[in-house]
Amino acid sequence: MITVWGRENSTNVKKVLWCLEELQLRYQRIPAGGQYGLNRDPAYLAMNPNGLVPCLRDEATGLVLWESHSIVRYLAAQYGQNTLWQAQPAARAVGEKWMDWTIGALTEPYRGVFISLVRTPAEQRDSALIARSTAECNTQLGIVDGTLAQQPWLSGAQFGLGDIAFGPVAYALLNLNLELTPYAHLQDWFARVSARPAFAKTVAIPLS
Ligand SMILES: N[C@@H](CCC(=O)N[C@@H](CS)C(=O)NCC(=O)O)C(=O)O
Repeated sequence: MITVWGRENSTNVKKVLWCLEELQLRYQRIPAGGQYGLNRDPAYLAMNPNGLVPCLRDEATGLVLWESHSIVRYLAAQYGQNTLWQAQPAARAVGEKWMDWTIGALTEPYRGVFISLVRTPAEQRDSALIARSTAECNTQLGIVDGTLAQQPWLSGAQFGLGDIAFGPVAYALLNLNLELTPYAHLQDWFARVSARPAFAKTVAIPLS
């Protein structure tokens, strides 16, 4: 049995749940983080000393793993050899770079928008931070759009790891009524991703 700890509305937990559903794996989820707590308990910190969600345990291999992108990579390599995992390093790298890009280029401005608008009371919001973060997200989404003008998925010719890493972030950004450029290729990708049952079940849920 695979166990995932994490609240369902966490952007990073969503990546793991979406991947599990795409791979049609059986798993149980234990709510943790946010209003559920648990993630600062000694037993949880022994699994993930960062006290963050998600965390995954796979009884089949004895692995306990944290960091959402590492979990997604592991699940694809372990259980998706014929589906999500691309055996050829050159093909796999096309999607994997978007995983690192999501962390390195998008997470900071994304958090500037998401934490402000979804997790912070209106009277405590920093409008300058929101404006600056929105503009930076818009710039970064333009880079995604340029790539999607040339290939159907962020992972290349087929749906894959890069799409899963970016998808929950895109879902939030495109549902926060931000002033964003209506990037046509990004919108088209988002419509195709939204049509996937695994995405509808795990990602397209209320943000708060
Ligand atoms: N780099 C980590 C970040 C994990 C993270 O920041 N998780 C947030 C939720 S998205 C968290 O645990 N926040 C504390 C909480 O929910 O109580 C990952 O990708 O797994």
